[in-house]
Amino acid sequence: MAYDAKNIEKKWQKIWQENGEFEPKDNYNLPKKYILSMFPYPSGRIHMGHVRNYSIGDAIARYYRQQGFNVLHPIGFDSFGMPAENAAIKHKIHPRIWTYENIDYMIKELDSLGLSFSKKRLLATSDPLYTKWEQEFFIKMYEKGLIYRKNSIVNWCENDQTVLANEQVEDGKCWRCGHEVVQRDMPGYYLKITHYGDELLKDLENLKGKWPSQVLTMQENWIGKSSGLEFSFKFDEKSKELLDGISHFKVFTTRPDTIYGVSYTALAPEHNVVKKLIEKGVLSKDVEEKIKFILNQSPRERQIKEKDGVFLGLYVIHPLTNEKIPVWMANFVLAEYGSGAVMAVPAHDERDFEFASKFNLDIKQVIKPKNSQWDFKNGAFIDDGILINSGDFSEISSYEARDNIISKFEKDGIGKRVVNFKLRDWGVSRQRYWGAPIPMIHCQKCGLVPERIENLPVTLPDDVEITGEGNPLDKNLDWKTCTCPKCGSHAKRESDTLDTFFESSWYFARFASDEKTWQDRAFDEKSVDYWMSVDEYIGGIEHAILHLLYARFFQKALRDLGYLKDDEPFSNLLTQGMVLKDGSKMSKSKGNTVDPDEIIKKYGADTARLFILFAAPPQKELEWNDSAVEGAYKFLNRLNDRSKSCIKTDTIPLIKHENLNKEEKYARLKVYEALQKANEVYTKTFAFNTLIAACMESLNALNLQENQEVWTEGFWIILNLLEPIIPHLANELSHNLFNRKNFGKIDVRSEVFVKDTLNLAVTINGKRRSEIEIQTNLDDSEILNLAKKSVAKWIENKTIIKEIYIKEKLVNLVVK
Ligand code: ANZ
Ligand code: ZN
Repeated sequence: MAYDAKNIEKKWQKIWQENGEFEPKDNYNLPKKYILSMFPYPSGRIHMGHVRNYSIGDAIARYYRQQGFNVLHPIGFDSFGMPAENAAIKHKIHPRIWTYENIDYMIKELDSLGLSFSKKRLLATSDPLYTKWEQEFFIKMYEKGLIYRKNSIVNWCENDQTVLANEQVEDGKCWRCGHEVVQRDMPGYYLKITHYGDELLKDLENLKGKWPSQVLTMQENWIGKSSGLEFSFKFDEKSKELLDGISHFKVFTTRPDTIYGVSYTALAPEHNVVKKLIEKGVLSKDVEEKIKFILNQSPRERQIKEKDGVFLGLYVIHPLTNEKIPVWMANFVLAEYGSGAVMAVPAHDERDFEFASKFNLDIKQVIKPKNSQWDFKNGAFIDDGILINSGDFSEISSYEARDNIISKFEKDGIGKRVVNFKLRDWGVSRQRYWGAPIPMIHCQKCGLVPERIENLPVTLPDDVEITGEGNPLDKNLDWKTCTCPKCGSHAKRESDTLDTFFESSWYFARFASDEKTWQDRAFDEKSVDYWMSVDEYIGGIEHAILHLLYARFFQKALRDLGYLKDDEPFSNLLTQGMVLKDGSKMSKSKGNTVDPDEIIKKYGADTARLFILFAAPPQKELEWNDSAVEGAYKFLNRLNDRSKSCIKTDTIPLIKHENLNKEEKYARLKVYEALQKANEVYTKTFAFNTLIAACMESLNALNLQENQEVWTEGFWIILNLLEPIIPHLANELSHNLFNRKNFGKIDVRSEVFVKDTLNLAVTINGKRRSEIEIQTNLDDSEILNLAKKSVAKWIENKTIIKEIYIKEKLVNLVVK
């Protein structure tokens, strides 16, 4: 029968669905695997990145199912967010309708790929039932001090009318619409992720070898723990007067060993000393303008710009040398790190060096390399070395000096050892409609009050006008007006909604909870204890920092609130590479996309899945290749065609290996080599390409012989190995040939690996003279005889003094 992908795929998708074959079992005594591919945003259609992501996860899930595990492999949609609102503005369609129509369509697309998702636990994060528990977490976190409200400077996009995270500002422009971003002082809600800074860092240790090391490094740098000295610079008398008595400011340094090299200090433009100067109007117009110019840039933008700043007309006193040191404002000093001020050591810090070079400030060397000279034409010398020009500390090493100088500051009571984190609390307020409402209420009498738990969820009103200007919730007075849960007087609802990262920070735990309890509780203890944590999490490297960090934070916060038990959400992480075409990432804007629906229509889902998993290891980039797609299709045709060489049976044939001829033995060897590879591939390396190659080789080897039993055994095994990758055809053939009895553990038959013959080198006085092929069942004296025969001409007329046989390697003859 010709390969009819279309009908085979339809047929099996229906059978799987009707039998509920992919639903997890409630039997918690079975060994479990929780396999999760990152859930999609319902943008409307799936793209090749999705196909890759879900093909990888599906292969792993199906393999574990075959091996007898109870498998949870759920799917859902990350369905709040801006695109729905943009669609509403553009097409005059309600975000909810747009979103749920997209979800329906995308489910059909995912189904057409034959993905083995559990459907009982399908969810969309915009479902009110999801919002309900999310709002409960919000309130519990708020009550525990893990969420707080504060005013701060935020990135604001005028066009999208919303706050942007620093990572969403690119080159001073909004990542989404390209509009200029401005800095604005606004109230908002913050998650105290810094509370877990140390634990988030420490637990990365346990993920070594289980998460890609690149991701671990990125997280470590993002958390950015560093320890050093914090101390104050005192202003000189004149400056103090100018500042209405402000007497000092603090700095943080990780290099106290360089303190004798300080030639200026620098403040962030937001620093209160700078504010004071502006307030008092003592700065020249130029200086003030420069400060305001920099203030309006996002912190990210300032980091990539050329070093810039101005002298503020102030001086401080060096705490060890009593020198007068000028105070500058500089664009490279971050307001929100350390104390927003630095001691600048141009000789030993690159940023300080650039700044000093630009403004002609002193460069004082105080560290010298251990065994050489440093030429400052090369820039700053930033390594450790030996101190010079450093008073009592001269001639000691940087390492020692750091400790000694901190001790001196502590002893004199003018500074202390501190630890700083780069990690910042996470601002979650968004001024948009299509998000989970923040369940807080503003009461004139009581202030900020959480909504009552029994009133949750606070749902979105349907009657809104979405124009793109302002937050529609803010203008919806019917919705906004409410009563204070505390005192009962008229109050106003918070109209900010949550950043969508909030939803994706806990969906994996929701999936792990028995859906029969979803109505009653956020998580069902028994099922969550059983299923969590995720055994294999699969997704794009672009989520290496934010999503994964937020999810780790949530896991810990929900643990401390008593909802969950594990410390970490994802035991193993697999980051997939991008799908490229003509060398660049497939994207609509580049016009180089390949539509998965088209490929499925033309070749079928199995071809698409086989190509994707064969073309590259999952961790690497994958270059789209039409002829390789064609090749995958041809292989499936051949596989289908070769099934006619097999016998129909319910059991794997028992073959007497020793009775087989050379070709038959070779075919079995290839088949069992593939089988031996499978476990490692599906559970550790995910190098599906190598397994597929081994199956292809097996099929070729089977083709070289005609033994029906060997064919049948080979097919039994190959279909088993490929089922996770090409489930439709594998099930079809397995159904026709084996009653689908071949999916399960298969014993490896060691006899196929036993070699009949082996090759030995024959050496004379250590010199290689020939090579012989011998039967493995010969005894030593027979082997020696064969060896001697093979080198007859070399030992003619010689006396053999010694005959040495090194098992399975060589025969050496010592002659005279
Ligand atoms: C003097 C010095 C000399 C420094 C030297 C470095 C090298 P990490 O390791 O990232 O924690 N710094 C402190 N607060 C800052 C702020 N708010 N904005 C920008 N830079 C700031 O970096 C700590 C170092 O970054 C500190 O050590 C300080 O410069 C600078 F040869 O102090 B250092
Ligand atoms: Zn009140």
